[in-house]
Amino acid sequence: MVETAQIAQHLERIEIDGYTIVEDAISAELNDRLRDTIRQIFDELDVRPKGNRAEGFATKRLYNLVPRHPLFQELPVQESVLAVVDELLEPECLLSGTTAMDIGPGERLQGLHADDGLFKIGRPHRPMMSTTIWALTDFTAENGATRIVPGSHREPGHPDPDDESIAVPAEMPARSVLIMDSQLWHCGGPNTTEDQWRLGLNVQYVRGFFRTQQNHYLSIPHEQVPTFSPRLRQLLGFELYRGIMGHVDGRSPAAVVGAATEKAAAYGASTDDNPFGDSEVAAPRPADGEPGA
Ligand SMILES: O=C(O)CCC(=O)C(=O)O
Repeated sequence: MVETAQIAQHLERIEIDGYTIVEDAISAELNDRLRDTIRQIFDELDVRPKGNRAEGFATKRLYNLVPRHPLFQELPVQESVLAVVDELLEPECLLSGTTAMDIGPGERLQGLHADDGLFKIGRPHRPMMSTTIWALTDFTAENGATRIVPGSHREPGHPDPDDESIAVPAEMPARSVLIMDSQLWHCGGPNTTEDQWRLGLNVQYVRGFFRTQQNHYLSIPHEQVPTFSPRLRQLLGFELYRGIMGHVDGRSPAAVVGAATEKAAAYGASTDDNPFGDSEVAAPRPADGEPGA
């Protein structure tokens, strides 16, 4: 359980600087299992750099981690991170995506950007997306630590992708998590080492009414969904947002794929801020002779 005072401190830092770092966010055991499992999957799938600027020329990347191994179900619900993100984005945020990024020797600067830059809603705005970057190896200036521009979440525009002079490396030991307001200008750093790989995970969240970056409805095998915890299902968009949004013919996606959900029907199960009022109030019965009697 993360203490309220700690959450408040992280939120204050995010408000002022656009980011915070949670050290010792995960156990050494989980860190090592995640690192080894990801690298094993890289080998099994023969993952190679994609060869473009955004995804890297010397970086191994893998998207859609949750269905690939039961261990990855722990990522989106990690309390030390989610407790902060939940407050930043308000209840019922969604998982926007999960990505492993192993930056190899010789990689160049990725290019400064804001992860929510595709939202054409003007800048600055209230936090709509939060990018969390998990260091599974130590992040150093030399091996490609994420570059960040503190305070840039308040800038009205977008950065020159190549202007490395304004960025600082977010150096942090393994087991730390960098939590950002996704308006913050940042990018993967260059790796100038001879032989070090920098493994990070991007676990990204977005407010519940936005489109997610990765499409969980098509990338998660539906037979897995009933085995997930209700919170994980909710983060993946398989539960209704505020009891209404995301329904399938009036039913929750969770019910459609066979999960035992408490809120199977839309509208009837909507939450307090249901614009239609309290769903428990019975409709007046029509009088005899009226339509519907
Ligand atoms: O690898 C990193 O540290 C950041 C990567 C990033 O910003 C991105 O892929 O959008």
